[in-house]
Amino acid sequence: MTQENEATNEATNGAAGAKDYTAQGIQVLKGLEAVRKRPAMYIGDTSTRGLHHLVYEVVDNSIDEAMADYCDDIQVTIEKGDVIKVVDNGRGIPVDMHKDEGKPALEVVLTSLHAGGKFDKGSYKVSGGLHGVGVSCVNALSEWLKAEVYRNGKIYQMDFERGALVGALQEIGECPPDKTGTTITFKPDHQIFPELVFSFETLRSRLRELAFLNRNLNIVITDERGETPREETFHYAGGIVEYVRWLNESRQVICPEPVYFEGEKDGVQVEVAMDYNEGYSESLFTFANNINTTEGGSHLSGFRAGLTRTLNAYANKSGLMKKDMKGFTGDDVREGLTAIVSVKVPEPQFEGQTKTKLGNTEVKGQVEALINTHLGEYLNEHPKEAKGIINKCIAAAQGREAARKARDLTRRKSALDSAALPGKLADCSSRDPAECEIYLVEGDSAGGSAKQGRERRFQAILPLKGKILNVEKARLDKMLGNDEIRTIITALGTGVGAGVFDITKLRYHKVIIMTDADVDGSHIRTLILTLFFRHFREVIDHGYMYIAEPPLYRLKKGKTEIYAYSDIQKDRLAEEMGNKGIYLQRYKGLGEMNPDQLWETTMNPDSRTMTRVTVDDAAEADHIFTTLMGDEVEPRRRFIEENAAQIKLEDLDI
Ligand code: 0RA
Repeated sequence: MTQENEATNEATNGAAGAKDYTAQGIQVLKGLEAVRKRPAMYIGDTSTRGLHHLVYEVVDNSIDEAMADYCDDIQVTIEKGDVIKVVDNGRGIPVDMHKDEGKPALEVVLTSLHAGGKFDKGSYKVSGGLHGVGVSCVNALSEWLKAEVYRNGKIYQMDFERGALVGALQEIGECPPDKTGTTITFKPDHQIFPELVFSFETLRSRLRELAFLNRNLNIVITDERGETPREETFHYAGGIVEYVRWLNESRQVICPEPVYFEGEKDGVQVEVAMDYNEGYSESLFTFANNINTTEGGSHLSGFRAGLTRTLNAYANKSGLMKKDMKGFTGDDVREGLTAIVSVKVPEPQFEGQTKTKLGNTEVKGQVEALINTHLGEYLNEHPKEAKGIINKCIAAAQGREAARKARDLTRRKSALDSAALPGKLADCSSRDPAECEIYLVEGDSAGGSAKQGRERRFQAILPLKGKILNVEKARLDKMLGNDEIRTIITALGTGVGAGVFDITKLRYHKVIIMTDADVDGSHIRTLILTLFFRHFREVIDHGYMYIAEPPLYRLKKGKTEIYAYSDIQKDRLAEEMGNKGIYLQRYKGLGEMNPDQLWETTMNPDSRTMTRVTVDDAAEADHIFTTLMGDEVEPRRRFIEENAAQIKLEDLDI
C-alpha cells in the first residue's frame, strides 16, 4: 500500500469516529480528504518545501489581517517536537453561527476548502499563499490542530485531528474586551510529510521578507527546540526602503537614501524602492501580494521599461550622455542596481511554471508610468545623485563593449569555443549532457586522483589552480581576462553574459564542486558558488549544481573498512565496531585518498552523497554573497559573529 492510500483511509476512519456527520459535513470531509489524497495539488509537494508552506499558509491569513489594518503583531514559534504556533492580534476568526453552513464560522474556515478568505463582501484577499488554499489545507495535513480565538472578551477553542473535528467550539476563558486575535497551533502529519523538521533559517527568511514588505508590522520568530531558545524580531518602519538598505549593507551606494515611490490606480498599489551601488550585479526583486515573483511578470516589465526610458531621456537631456554612445541598454541601467518592486493587486493572476509570474497586463503600464514620472522628478531634483547614476550606466555600457571585444578576441583564439576545450580538462566521452558530469576539483593532486578514479564515459574532471577570481568585485570584461574562469566557461559550453549565455548549450547536467574539507576548500567553494550565482544562475535554478561530500574519516578494524562523513557518524560507527582496536584516519584533503578510495567514497553514483545547491530565497542569498565577498569588513564581521553558532568553524575564513 502506498503512503497516499494509507493517509486517505486514516482520514476517513478518523472522521467517522469523531462524530455523526450530516450530508454537509460529509461534503466537507470529502474536500479535506481530497487534500490528504493529493497534497501536492494543494501545497506543491510534500518535501520540506511543502512542510514549510504550511506555516506560510497560516501566516498569510494573519498578514491579510495586517494589510486590512487590523493586526500589527505576528508571533511564530517552533515548539519542541516541531509543533508550530502562530499568534496574531487580528480580529480573531469569527465564532458565531455561519448561516448557510449551520455551524460556527471558525469551523467553516478550518474545514472548508477556499473558505480561508473573508466571507464579508468588499474585502478582498490581497495576500495569500502561493496556492491560496487557506488554513483548512493546513488542518487537513496536520496530525492535530488547535485554534484559539480571542473575541468578544472571551477565549474560544476548537480541536481537530487530520482535519476532522474532535473538540467542538468551547469557551475556555475570558480576556480583556479589547483583546482580539487568533492562535493556530499544529503538528504536521507524518503520514503526509516524510520529513518533519522545520528550518529556522528558512522560516526566518520568509518572515523577514514579509516584515520588509509590510512596513510597521512586528514579526517575531522563536525556536524553542534547542537548549536555549532562539528569537528574532523583524520590524521595519521604512518597509522596502529598509529592504534595499539591508541588501546594500555591504556595498558602497550612489544615493545616500534609497529612492522611493508609491502610487495607486484602480485598486492596484505600486511601491518601488531602489538605489545603485559600486558593484556590478543586478539585485532586483519583485513581489505581487507579498509573493516573491521569481518568474517576473508585468510589474517587472513595467519597471524595466520605465527605468531604461527615464535614464536614457535624462542622460540625453542633461548632456551627460557620451557623444559616441548610442544609448543605454536595459542591462546597462541595471548594473549595480538594487531594487524592490512590490505591487498589491485585487485579483492577481499568477502564471508560469511555478506560478510566480504576475500576469495582470494592466500593471505594466501603471508601474512604467510611476517610474517615468517619479524617477524623472527625482533626477531633476537631485543632480548629484543623477550624475552618479548616469556615470554608472556609462561605465556599464563601456564595460559591455569591452566584454564584447574580450569575447570576440578569445573566440577568435577559440578559447571560449567548445571546439577547442582547455587542455586541463579531462573530458568525458559521452556527448549527452543529461548523463554527463563535470567535477570542478581543487588542486592538481586531487585532480590527478579524480582523473584516475573516474568513470571516463560520463565524468569529466577540471582541476582548478588555487583561488579563482572573486567575481563579486569584477565586471564581465575583467572576468573574461582571467584564465581560470575562462577555462570553466569554455568547459561548460554555455557562453556568458546577457544575450550570450545559453543553458541549452550546457555540456553537463551535473556540475559538481569538489573541494577539501578545510578553510581553503570552503573559500574556493564559495568563490565558485559566487561565480555561478552571479553569472550562471540558471545552472543552479535547473538543479544542475552540486557539492561533493567527501568523507571526513576512514575507520579500519581488521578487514573492515568504513568511511564516516560527519563527526556524529564517526562516533556512531566506532560504537557499531566496538570502540576498540580501530585505526582512525582523518582526511585533511582529497589528495590523501588514492584514486580508488576517491571513486568509492565521493564519485561513484551508487555510493556517493552529494548536496544539490538550491536558492530558496534569492534576496537572502544575494545578501549573504555581498556580505561575504564584498569590500565592507564590518558587516562581514557582524554576519560571522551572528552566525557563529550555525557556521562550522572551517567556514569562517571567507
Ligand atoms: C474570516 C473572517 C474574518 C477574519 C478571519 C477569517 C481571520 C482568519 C485568520 C487566520 C489566522 N488569523 C486570522 N485572523 C482572521 C473577518 C473577521 C471580522 O469580520 O470580524
